[in-house]
Amino acid sequence: MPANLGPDYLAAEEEFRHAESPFERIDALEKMYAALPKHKGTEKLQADLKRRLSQARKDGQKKGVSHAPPFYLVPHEGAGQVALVGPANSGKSSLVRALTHAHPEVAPYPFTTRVPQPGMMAFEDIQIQLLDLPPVAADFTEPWMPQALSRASECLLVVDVDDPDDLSEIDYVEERLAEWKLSEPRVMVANKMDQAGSQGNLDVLQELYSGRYEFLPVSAQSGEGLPAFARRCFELLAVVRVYTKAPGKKAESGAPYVLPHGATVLDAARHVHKDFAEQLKFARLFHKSGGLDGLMVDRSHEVQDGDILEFHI
Ligand SMILES: Nc1nc2c(ncn2[C@@H]2O[C@H](COP(=O)(O)OP(=O)(O)OP(=O)(O)O)[C@@H](O)[C@H]2O)c(=O)[nH]1
Ligand SMILES: [Mg+2]
Repeated sequence: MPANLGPDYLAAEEEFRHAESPFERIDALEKMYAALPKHKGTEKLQADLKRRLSQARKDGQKKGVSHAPPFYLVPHEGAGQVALVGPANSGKSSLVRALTHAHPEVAPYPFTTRVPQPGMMAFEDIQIQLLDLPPVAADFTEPWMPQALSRASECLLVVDVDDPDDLSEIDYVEERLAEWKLSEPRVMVANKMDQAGSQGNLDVLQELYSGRYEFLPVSAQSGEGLPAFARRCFELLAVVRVYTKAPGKKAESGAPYVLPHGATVLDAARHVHKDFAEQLKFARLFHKSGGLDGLMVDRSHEVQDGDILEFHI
């Protein structure tokens, strides 16, 4: 009997395929093993995974790599990882505190954050990982910052709209990102919009950087703009949420499958169950909005956010 492999297993397998280092391979294999249903039907797979895991550990030792990833590489969780980059004291940690259950330290002086701290932000029915980082500043920038940033799915520039040093700080961050060969963030998060005079400062920034950045005015303190912040993070990740339903039943409630833009019915089936993918004949398509009514689609049909799929094998 073929193994009934759940979405956690398939997600871990996907991670394994993209693993770039021994410790990432070990991490992914461990997750695959943990997610594998342990019964007679999976005995061969269990043995195979154990063998691969032991080989990966040996390879890691040979290269002198410890099993644990370095502290600055935070494993992705949820729909994607959005890193907050910016000058000291701009409110990166405050935003992570306001939007997630994480509690990074916040203080009125600069260089409070020294290590990356992740937190999970809810957006509707999914979770997006925010990554708080130390500042990128002329006085001091952590040497591992480029590695941490290059691993993020997206990166947002967070500035304090009221900081008189804004322009030179933005310059500095842009220069470093270029030096590290990282793409420039598309969005500038203008934080501390609760302060008197912040609207005027925002206008100036928008004028100076029009066309270069898209602006998200927010206040970690008052909560202004935070729902728009979460929605924008979701859009930047370029993913769609797909739900499944069994024939004749209502759509499954709970967490959707998160797939990249451009994913097809077949990609969705692969996430749900290997057998579906292999044997899939067609799917019927419904939509969260109730707009579609069981339209028959083939495996190459591109899925949209909010689609509900009913697989037929
Ligand atoms: N008025 C106001 N103050 C804020 C806001 N967000 C953060 N602050 C204050 O700004 C200061 C710095 O906030 P942090 O969140 O520690 O800033 P950071 O960017 O993480 O700083 P580093 O870790 O040093 O890079 C603290 O005193 C916060 O209370 C805001 O939206 N409005
Ligand atoms: Mg901080």
